[in-house]
Amino acid sequence: MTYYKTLALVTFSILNVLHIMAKEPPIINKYVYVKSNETDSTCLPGCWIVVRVDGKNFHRFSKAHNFTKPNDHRALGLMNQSAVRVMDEYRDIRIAYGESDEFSFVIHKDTDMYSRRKIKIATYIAACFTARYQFHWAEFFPETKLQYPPHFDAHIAEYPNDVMLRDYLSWRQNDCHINNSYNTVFWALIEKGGMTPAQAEERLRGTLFKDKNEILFSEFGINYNNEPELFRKGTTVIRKKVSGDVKCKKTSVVCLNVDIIKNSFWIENYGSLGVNFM
Ligand SMILES: Nc1nc2c(ncn2[C@@H]2O[C@H](COP(=O)(O)OP(=O)(O)O)[C@@H](O)[C@H]2O)c(=O)[nH]1
Ligand SMILES: [Mg+2]
Repeated sequence: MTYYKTLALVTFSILNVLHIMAKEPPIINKYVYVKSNETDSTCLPGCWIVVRVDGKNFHRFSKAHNFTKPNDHRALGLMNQSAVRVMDEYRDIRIAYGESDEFSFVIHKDTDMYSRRKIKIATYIAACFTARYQFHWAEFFPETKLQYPPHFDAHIAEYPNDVMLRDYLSWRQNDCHINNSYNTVFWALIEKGGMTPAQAEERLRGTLFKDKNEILFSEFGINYNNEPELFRKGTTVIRKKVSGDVKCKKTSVVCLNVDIIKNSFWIENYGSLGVNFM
């Protein structure tokens, strides 16, 4: 083929392609309109953002992995470790609180994390927590093989002031207290008292906190107040200033099993949390 023939053929082919493109929009443009059906929303400005992750069907998961009842030290340790790692990853989380199969992460009210996009924030935190839970499993359950992969959902709440945020955290700690008090007696009645679950449930119907304590003490010699604080108070994770750091800028993430309903916790940690609850 001569040089001129080749040139004519190439030119013809290019013109042909341009002609087709002019008639048919490129594929990328043809389909891109579906993107406008994607929905997204952002967290309100100036509000504290709380993301609560919760294990999916942990009633089944705890049975499948023989968690001790009503509390399993290893399982709670794994939850706490996962929460610490989430806080390492997301610096705008100021405080977290966990009990049972749930953890609440409080993100600073002025964060611009993911432009405050709700779905991004919730999915990344639940995914990070789930990944960490599986990643650290063997450290806490060296003798128990993971039977199937657990995962966690996420709820988001926005609180416009410090009082509401504090009430949220008090609500979760109160929930821990109520559940733990009930579960401690319930399992004592079954495991030590030989009752069936139905009998234990019937025995506890309508009882108050002090009645449950009395059953524990008089029938099983257990003083509820001596139960581990990890069980009774849940776990609060905060950033504490590292002592010895001259400029006091370095912080480390620490787990505490303390009362966060009373004022003393907030007075003591006001500086490190950057919140004003008083
Ligand atoms: N035995 C045992 N079970 C636990 C422990 N922590 C959580 N669970 C189980 O996980 C459940 C968590 O409650 P919830 O989220 O309401 O139920 P879910 O829908 O089954 O995840 C509890 O009801 C327990 O059955 C633990 O330390 N020991
Ligand atoms: Mg759950």
